[in-house]
Amino acid sequence: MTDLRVIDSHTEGEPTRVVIDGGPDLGGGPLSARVTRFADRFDHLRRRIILEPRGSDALVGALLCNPTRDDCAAGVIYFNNTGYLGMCGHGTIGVAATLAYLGRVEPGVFRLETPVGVVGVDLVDANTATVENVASYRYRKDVPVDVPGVGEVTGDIAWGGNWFFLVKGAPCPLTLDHERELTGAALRIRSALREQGITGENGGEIDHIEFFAEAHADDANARNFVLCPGGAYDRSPCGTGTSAKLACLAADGMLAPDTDWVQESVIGSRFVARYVAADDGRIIPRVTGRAFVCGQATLIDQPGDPFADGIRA
Ligand code: PYC
Repeated sequence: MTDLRVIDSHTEGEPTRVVIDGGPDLGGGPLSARVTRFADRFDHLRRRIILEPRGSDALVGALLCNPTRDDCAAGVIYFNNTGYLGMCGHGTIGVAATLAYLGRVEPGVFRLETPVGVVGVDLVDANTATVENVASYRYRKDVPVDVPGVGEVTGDIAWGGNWFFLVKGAPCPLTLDHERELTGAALRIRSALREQGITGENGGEIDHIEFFAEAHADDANARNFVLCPGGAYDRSPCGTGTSAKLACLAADGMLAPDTDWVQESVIGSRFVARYVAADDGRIIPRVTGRAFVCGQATLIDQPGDPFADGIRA
């Protein structure tokens, strides 16, 4: 019987659940190896933390662990309803607000180690943080994909800590009353990418699909809709997705370094992002958003509960 203590927060509407006690002991070594151990030996705990009846498809979990590097305050492994994420921008802002709530960090700068690299966090106040993400880049521009039931769709493939397909155009308005249509179109595009063998660099799976449209707010630059790996849409503008967008804008010469890009989500929440140039045409994105702690719970595993490890699809 393992009880898990968690703190819930939302970052611009997108939930994060940070495990603060009772999580699996993944041992030492690189975080990428610890993700493999998590998946091989403790995947039932991922399901228990994220899936219904204790969680939801939109939830991203964060397991804090010891970093391998002395310059990092903690290591963090992100996971969701379908598996494990390389990085998570909204999740990192949620972790920062949670650590601040627990009194474990003060406003200021610290680093976190993730399976895909070290990220910086500037905690501005209890609810606001800027994430300095891993180096991001556009891998391929104007990639055509033939999507059954939709037709030919063109998009850019970019890395922002996860692999994204940034679709040119959108199938319908980016509003919540079109959520099913947007999700359906994004799922079809993702399946077509898989079937046609279109991937990120080194065969990296493209598991996030992003549509763009004009922002609704006068002071925002664009609105997005992001399909996450497990089929849920991101309520926030997606930190890694916003990083991928900045990489494309930078590659097209459409956004200068240190210039704010206000990315609005499908629910109207926002991140403010900018970048500095890095080597090889890559950029280092800085994404600012707000997170609010909204719950604290012990996840109980009662003997005989048939859904102790979540309801599987
Ligand atoms: O903010 O990077 C992000 C993210 C990835 C999946 C859900 N949110």
